[in-house]
Amino acid sequence: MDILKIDTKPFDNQKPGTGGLRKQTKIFMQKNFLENFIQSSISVRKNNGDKIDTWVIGGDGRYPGIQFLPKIIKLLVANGVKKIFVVGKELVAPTPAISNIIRKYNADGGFILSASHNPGGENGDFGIKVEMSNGGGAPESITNAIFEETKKIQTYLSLDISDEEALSLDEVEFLDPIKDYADLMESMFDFPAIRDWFRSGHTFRFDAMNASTGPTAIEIFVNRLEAKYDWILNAKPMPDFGGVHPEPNPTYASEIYDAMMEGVADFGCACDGDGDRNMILGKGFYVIPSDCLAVMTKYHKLIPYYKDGLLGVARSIPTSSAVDKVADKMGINVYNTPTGWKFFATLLDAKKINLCGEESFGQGGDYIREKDGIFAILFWLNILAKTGKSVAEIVKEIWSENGRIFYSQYSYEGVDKEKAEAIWEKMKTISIDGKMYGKFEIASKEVFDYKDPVTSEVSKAQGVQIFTTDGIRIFFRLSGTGTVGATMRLYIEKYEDNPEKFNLSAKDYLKDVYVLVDEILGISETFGPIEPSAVN
Ligand code: VG1
Ligand code: CO
Repeated sequence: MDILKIDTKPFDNQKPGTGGLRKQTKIFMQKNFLENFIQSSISVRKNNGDKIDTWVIGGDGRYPGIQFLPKIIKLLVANGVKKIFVVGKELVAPTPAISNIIRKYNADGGFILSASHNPGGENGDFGIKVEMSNGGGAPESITNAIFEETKKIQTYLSLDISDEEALSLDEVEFLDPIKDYADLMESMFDFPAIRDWFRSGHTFRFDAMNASTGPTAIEIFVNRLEAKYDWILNAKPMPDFGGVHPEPNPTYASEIYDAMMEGVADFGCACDGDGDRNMILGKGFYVIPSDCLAVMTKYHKLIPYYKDGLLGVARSIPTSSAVDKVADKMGINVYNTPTGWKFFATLLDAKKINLCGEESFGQGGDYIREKDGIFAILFWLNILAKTGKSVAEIVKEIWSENGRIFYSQYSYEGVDKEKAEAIWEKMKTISIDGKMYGKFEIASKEVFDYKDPVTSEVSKAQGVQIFTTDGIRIFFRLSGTGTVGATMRLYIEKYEDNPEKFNLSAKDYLKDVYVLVDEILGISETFGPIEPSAVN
């Protein structure tokens, strides 16, 4: 087999963001765009002196992953990779199942062809998550080096064979990840108890949003747990997700959200495009992800896998502090990390934590290095089955024990980049300590820099945090997963201990705070009349 050295020119826009490189599909389709990024990623690992013998390629099934597959195989083999596990014939698998394969087969790294919760198809987005040998996303030291490499790349390697021949190379093995993943879940959770819960008449809905989790959900919930087949909605993976925006939140997963608010089942849930996110719904009750992490922490001993207790838990800093209240009472350490699952990976590797979560509909544990939607759903089913309580009862009990943390995350998606960056720069530098905004006084404002407690790697300016004297916390950052313009993310929380207020909606309770944030950041002043596009 001849190795080809193919000339190319650098692109200047291949900086990986929060979860890998994400671009509009049409940008990824440009000649050599894919190859440049893959070659740069491999070169960095080689230059680091890392082994690159075994590699995993997976994806959430989005267009044009399957067309890209042979090109990636040729490039990897030409670079010296000896064994490539391709996850799923059609390249459709949840990210957590792929993380599990990387770990199980001791791969040196992997590529997940996914733009996660972003819409797919020709007019949607495509992406590549760069995975390390621990089954987690590459840390910033690697992604920064990849970006540097993409700015100077001149050639990439390939093989002088057809795409078809690439798929049947001796180095390539196709794996079905579902059994391995379902077995793993069955080894962690109390499946007999969950089966009994279904048998005793409880009802369930799972929305796969036409994306990667459908077949895995059918294996786990229907085949192993005896849920009804028609409880699994939108289960057939489609390359464009049937045009839906596969992001499980009340805005984009409104079909299941509305049905659950009308009380269609006892428990409802949804996963995102690549299956690492989840949304949890009770009968007429929506659980915010921050509260989910608190619930999981409180009830962890009901899960066979966690019966010996937790080493520690972690939350990303924009996530609400609901989990801190629970963990403090139980004597469990809580770590705060910047946004992005890769920051949990070092803590998981060092056995400082074994459960973690983000406000962005993601929780997970130490058995893999990616967040995991189906894991979170099984965690809940396990709790419901063992306690016999409803979703709403479980959450409300935590509020009455600890007080309620009212929390809201809202985003201005795809806004003018220059204007958003100007706000970001302003917020990093202004000093507003002691300043009054109407009835609110600012206690402090700080830029959040993070030093990894395990590797000592420093990640600067991961967000701006503002506290008011009456205990409101505001967090502001720019998204690293959007592909058009910029996306501003805002997170607000306020602690309330008056039970009479617990039944208010977060939107009502925090209505003055939205106005305060607008004033501090100057959002309407900059953009004119503007509404956030997603409020959770
Ligand atoms: C968003 C979320 C973040 C999450 C990331 C990847 O990032 O806020 O919490 O880790 O998506 O999620 P950003 O930079 O847009 O805020 V996914 O489901 O890609 O893997
Ligand atoms: Co995702």
